[in-house]
Amino acid sequence: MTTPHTPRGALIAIEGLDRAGKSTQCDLLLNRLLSSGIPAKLQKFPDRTTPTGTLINTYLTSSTPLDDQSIHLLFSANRWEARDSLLSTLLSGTTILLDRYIYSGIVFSAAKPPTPIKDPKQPLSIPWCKSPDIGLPKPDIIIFLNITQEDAEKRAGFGDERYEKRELQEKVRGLFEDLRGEDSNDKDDWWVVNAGGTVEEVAEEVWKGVLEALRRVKEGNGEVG
Ligand code: DGP
Ligand code: NA
Ligand code: NA
Repeated sequence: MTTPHTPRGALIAIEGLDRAGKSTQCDLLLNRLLSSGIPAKLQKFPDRTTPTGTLINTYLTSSTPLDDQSIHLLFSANRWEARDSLLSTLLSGTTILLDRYIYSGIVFSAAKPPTPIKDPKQPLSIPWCKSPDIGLPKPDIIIFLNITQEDAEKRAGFGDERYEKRELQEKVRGLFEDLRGEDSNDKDDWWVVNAGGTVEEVAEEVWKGVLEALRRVKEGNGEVG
């Protein structure tokens, strides 16, 4: 007798600059998946509700300096502590939307100017930033909400938190571009959406990316990358 086999869910990461509309699109997408009969869950990073998330929240909402390497590892730990639950959710057949993931982890840390008291005054390198996340589940697709700096700044709330400064966001934009253009053997699959349109227009383009991810999972071997 064979056991009925539940196909695994898709792992879909949504990335972008601050104020690109990630959270709005994640909410819409979750509803659309659920109303299409596709079991789905939303996981936000950083997850500010866990003990590491509480520390990260304090860091993001204050100006107290904190060691750059330590805070980077804390963001990574915040993802690692969710790993088992991500995997078991996927294997149970539920699709997961990640509101930010390791790509934000890399570029936001690498973008920031070094803490003044640090010597040598070097920004964190991309390879160094990547290494603590090696081994985390690989998304089937990374949907990148692309927005101009001008449009991002027009949106409400910009400038409230530590990283929401023009110069840093420009740096983040360039580093995201570098990541997307990276030439490697196990290349990540980016799906770039113009996030400057209306909420509905953006949602439609995002949905196309999701259908592509679901198709890949169906055609794949069932393993999470
Ligand atoms: P959000 O809650 O999505 O607005 O994210 C909070 C801020 O933290 C945002 O400016 C992006 C930044 N961020 C998200 N994940 C990471 C990470 O893993 N490392 C670093 N350094 N910054 C991150
Ligand atoms: Na933010
Ligand atoms: Na995040």
